[in-house]
Parts: sequence; structure tokens; C-alpha cells
Amino acid sequence: MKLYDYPTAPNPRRVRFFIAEKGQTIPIVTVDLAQRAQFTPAFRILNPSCTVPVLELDDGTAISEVPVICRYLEDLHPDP
Ligand SMILES: N[C@@H](CCC(=O)N[C@@H](CS)C(=O)NCC(=O)O)C(=O)O
Repeated sequence: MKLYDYPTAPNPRRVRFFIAEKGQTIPIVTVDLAQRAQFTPAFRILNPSCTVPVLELDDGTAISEVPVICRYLEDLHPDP
């Protein structure tokens, strides 16, 4: 599982806070929004909306909405 992130962007920060509150660690892939990396062909395949965050599962599934990512992580790690 990987989280596509950009350090100063508010929406991925919401997911990082959620992960931290859960005491979990998820590998981060930085998508440099300042360099327009969200518009590269490879990233468009992952998320056609060209936004972060994206949670990529080990089977290649990509989740690109903050509430859905958090609900997925909550199901995986209900405690705390
Ligand atoms: N639907 C997404 C929206 C995420 C979103 O708007 N992300 C911004 C960063 S905070 C983004 O990636 N912007 C890229 C751009 O505007 O090109 C969510 O709420 O999870």
C-alpha cells in the first residue's frame, strides 16, 4: 500500500493526520504538485482527476477521495 502525497497540500494532510492518529505507517510517494507531476501520463492512469491524495492498494486499486481513504483505513485498523 502507498500514499501519494504532497507535503503542503491540505487534502493529503488530512489523510496523514488520520494515519498518525491510527499509529500506522504507510509508505509515501511524493507527487510534486508545484512541478505539475499530477499531470504526468503515469499519474493520470492512477488518478484521472490528477489530484492527491491517492491510496494505492497492493492489488493496484487506487482510492482518490479523502473520506473513502479514511473509511478504508478505519476498516483495516478499527482500534484506536
Ligand atoms: N477529491 C479529492 C480532492 C483532492 C484535492 O483537491 N487535492 C489537491 C491538493 S489539496 C490537488 O491534488 N490539487 C492538484 C491540482 O489542483 O492540480 C479529495 O477530497 O480527496
